[in-house]
Amino acid sequence: MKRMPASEFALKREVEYGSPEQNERVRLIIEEVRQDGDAALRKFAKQFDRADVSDLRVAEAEIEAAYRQVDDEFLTAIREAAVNIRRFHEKQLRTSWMDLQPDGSILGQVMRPLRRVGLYVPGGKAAYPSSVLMNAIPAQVAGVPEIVMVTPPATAGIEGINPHILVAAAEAGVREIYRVGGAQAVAALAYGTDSIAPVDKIVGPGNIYVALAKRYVFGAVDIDSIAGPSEIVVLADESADAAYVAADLLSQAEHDEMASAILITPSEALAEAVQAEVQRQLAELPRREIAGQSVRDYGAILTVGSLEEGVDAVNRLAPEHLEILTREPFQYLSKIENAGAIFLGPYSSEPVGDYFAGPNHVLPTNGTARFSSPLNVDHFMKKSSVIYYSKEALLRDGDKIIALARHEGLEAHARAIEIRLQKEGDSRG
Ligand code: HSO
Ligand code: ZN
Repeated sequence: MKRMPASEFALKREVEYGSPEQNERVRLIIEEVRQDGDAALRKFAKQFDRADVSDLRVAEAEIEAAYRQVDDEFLTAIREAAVNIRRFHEKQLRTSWMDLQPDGSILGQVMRPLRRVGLYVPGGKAAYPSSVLMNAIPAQVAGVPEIVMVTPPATAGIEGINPHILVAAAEAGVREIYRVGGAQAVAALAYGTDSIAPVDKIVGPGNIYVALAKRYVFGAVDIDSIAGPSEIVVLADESADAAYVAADLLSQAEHDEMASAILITPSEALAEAVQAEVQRQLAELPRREIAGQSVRDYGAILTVGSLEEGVDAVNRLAPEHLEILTREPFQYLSKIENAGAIFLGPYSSEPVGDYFAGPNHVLPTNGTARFSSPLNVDHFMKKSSVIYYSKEALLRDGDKIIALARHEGLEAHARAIEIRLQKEGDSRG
């Protein structure tokens, strides 16, 4: 891993916006789905997934069969994780409110869940049951009545959709599942086909074509943020266990060649020890190719003069995940301005949050923790403002509203108020 003073480090990672050719391919796929609907979905399944899809919708019997294919250990763990995730997200639920004013007016805000949400689940190795829970449960807690899932059909040689994904979906209450992937799935969710009713919002990770498609349909529907490669920063002092630090860095490095794992420390001894530990542990990892490339290209050990300076470096990086492994981790919490999720102390290893504790693992990447938040219940709700003005309030405020309207040259606005003042004003005093 690179070693340098924190002040000299700049994390440069190109954000993938796709080539013009990729954008054009995505546009053509989406337009074809819009035109030809299910027929286009079947055609693309054959072309891209080498799959003959007759029933787009996954049958109940297939979900039941999936339960028979997963072991009890998985089922127990995913059920308990789901309970924790649900409990955490229930705390986020905001209620509608109405404020009765002394003049008899009522101002308020009504919270409503989105009606229908589509969850994209990638195929192949990046199909994580944990991500199914993390995306579906907040929507469910928000009260979204229709949550549907799309995932690519079986590729040649592999039978059906990964049973762990189907079970995770069912455990999260999702039973409307379609075998369709890629940009075509995003198009189907956005515009609808005979088999798939359109949704109001599309969430979930996917490859570059899925990301470009989501960006393309944004506006017709809402989308979540486009996730970049995973990131972890560990802020540690000499009290930290080098083997723990190295293990946690590698836990995110194994996600992706472009994942970034960074240690920030004022301790030369720890820097030295973590450097050696990363190499030692890396050699024993099944995904050492991916993790190795990640730590080589995007990993770093950054030295700082003090933990305070370390906190500044963290805030500059705005990492997706931050672990604080210092003697008094809570001492630094209030100083962290930019981080998607903050893990405190030696027993809060990042996988605790990836899988189980309850907070969401869909987090802002690429420095976007400066202005955005973990996926949460609010992302699946919307607000309507409520205004009930009493006669007393209108008579009191009418002249000011008229003045503002005339300043904007909007006479009809002014008159809509004036007509009431004239009529109701007769009975004034
Ligand atoms: N660490 C990932 C989430 C995840 N980890 C899924 C394991 N499975 C988000 O950055
Ligand atoms: Zn992870």
